[in-house]
Amino acid sequence: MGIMQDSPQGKKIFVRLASVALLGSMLGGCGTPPGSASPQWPWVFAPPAAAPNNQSLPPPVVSNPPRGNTVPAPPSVTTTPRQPVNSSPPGLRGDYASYPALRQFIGKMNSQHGFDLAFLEQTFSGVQRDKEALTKAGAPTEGQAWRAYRPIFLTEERINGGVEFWNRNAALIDAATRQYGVDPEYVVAIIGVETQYGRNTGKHNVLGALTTLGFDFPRRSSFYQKELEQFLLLAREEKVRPQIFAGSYAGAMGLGQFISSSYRSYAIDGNRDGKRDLWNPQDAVPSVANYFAKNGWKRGGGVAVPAYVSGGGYASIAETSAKKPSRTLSQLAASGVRPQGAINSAKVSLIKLEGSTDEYWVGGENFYVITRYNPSVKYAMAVHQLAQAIRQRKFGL
Ligand SMILES: [Ca+2]
Repeated sequence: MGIMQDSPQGKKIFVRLASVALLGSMLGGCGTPPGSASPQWPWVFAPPAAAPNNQSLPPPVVSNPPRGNTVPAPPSVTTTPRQPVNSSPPGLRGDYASYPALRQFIGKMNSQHGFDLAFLEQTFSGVQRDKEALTKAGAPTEGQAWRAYRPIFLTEERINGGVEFWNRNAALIDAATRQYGVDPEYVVAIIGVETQYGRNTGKHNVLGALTTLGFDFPRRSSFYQKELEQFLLLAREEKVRPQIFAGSYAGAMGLGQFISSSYRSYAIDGNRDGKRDLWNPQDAVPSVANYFAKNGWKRGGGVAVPAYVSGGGYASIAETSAKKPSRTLSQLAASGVRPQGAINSAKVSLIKLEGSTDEYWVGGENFYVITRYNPSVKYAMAVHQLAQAIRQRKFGL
């Protein structure tokens, strides 16, 4: 279970994604911490509605509407006065008390989304800087060569774990993949790569990690501030206190490690209990399937096959990062590329996995869909190869 109790956060740091995945087996068990009560969605929170901050600011100026009332009144949220950047909200304390950019962010959440200022100040006053998130954000696993990256995910334990997860959730996986038109082994493999089937959904406090990366990690501060905005909206929509979400160092949550914007866009309430709980397979499995479907997955479509390359034409078209396939197999052939097996995809790419010996693959449109989950071609290839290994193990192929 990825929801934290209300105790101080940020000290018990584990690891995420691949490096994280290495620890997954050590953590053992399912996603629920040993000894904890049965998972309960903390359905306890409803933030106060926005209130005009009229203690220090004049009332909102509303221009006189024309007679006849032809202009509709603006929504109440937009009449809430924006907090000037130079005017510190009273009561912002803690690690981020002196961050003007955070004050500006709070003002934006108030003016654009109607969050109560006092609620936000109180929320951010309790945030502790997540130093491990900063360290991990600076050294992503995708920086490794393919030869080092692949063995992290293509382990016997992870292949067998995939078969077990599939068998344990067979009806659920079958229903979700049929409904969304995706292939089950890829949904299983995503959950395997991301969290070792829920064993390691992350122990970082999501609010703390996103605040840290949003305001202490300049290289990607814009991205993480947007995710922090999405996260607060998500918490409000799901009626959950933002302090109690746990996830990866980058704020990814649940079995499929959805970041906040993806959670809001793609998460499905699979068991129809009114909560989108991505720590529960009943919601997480259809959510991953929906993510694939919405990004263009074609059931039974080709993903990737190894390629023979020859001549001088292939090097200039080889992709080392995710790009939408734009060539036909005939065009690849004209550049000296021949797939080692059939691939059912109208458009294809030549994928290059860099290492001491480079590997070349022909990637189809479904390969590109996997990169919508994570833009690394090494990540997408690990998912593909794990999916194939799980399928072969399950069906004894
Ligand atoms: Ca649910």
